[in-house]
Amino acid sequence: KGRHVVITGASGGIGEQIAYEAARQGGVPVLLARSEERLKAISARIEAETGIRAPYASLDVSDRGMIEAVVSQLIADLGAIDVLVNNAGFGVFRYVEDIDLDEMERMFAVNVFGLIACTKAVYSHMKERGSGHIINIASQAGKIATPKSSVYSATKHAVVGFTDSLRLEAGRFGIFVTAVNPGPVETNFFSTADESGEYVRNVSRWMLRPEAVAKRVVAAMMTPTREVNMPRWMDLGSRLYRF
Ligand code: NJP
Repeated sequence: KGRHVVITGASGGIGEQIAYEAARQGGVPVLLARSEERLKAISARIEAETGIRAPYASLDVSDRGMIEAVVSQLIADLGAIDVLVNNAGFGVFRYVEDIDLDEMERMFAVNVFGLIACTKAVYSHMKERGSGHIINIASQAGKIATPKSSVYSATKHAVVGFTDSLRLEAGRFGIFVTAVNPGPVETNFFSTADESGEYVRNVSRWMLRPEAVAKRVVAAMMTPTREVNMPRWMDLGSRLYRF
């Protein structure tokens, strides 16, 4: 109750739902994303529904200077960051021969280096306080392979590796670390990830609702869990996908 839950990529999809659910459970969501207008509207909805005032700020997680500035301002304003949810990310699903190298670098810049930079920005603060919780939204794509998701999958494998190692280090400072690995989720994600709609057709029967993912993420805040896999049978692997 009353914990400050900083969420990157809070302007839509899973991040937006995590914000609503965190507020419903008595937390104070702190909304970060590039689209400030969306954040303003989400903050207003949270206040109307729960009476909780959710601060928000514009942040591009691929901009390191901006991360430092935003996080230190938040710490100054709020006094403490209790939970960081590294959720900002995107995918572009293509066959390897069609991958654009600039796009590939951008995916790593946001999904991997952005997540690491945000983590580092709050880590020393959590370390000083001797408590905190870092929740990284990775993916089943960080555990298993599907066609067309090679680079995205590589970014999420990197997130899982980083998260697992961080967990081993962070425990000595009282900081919990959780990896969240959802299967496909019904958000705007696929408008960029899968322009042709082919991927979505193939995975449609495993599609999760972002509200369901958000519930599990917030539950993991209340009872710290190492890893959240949804749905659990996704780890049966790529045999489940038809291409
Ligand atoms: O996607 P979407 P999801 N700096 O597109 C923000 C992972 N995931 O909710 O900046 C800061 O609805 C963007 O905000 P804006 C996925 O990899 C998904 O599905 O205003 N923020 C928006 O709020 C990702 O890590 C599925 O444009 C940036 C949010 O990110 C996370 O879940 C499955 C940004 C994206 O909202 C949320 O994705 C899975 C930047 N540079 C894992 N770039 C799935 N949907 O199937 C983007 O296993 N954002």
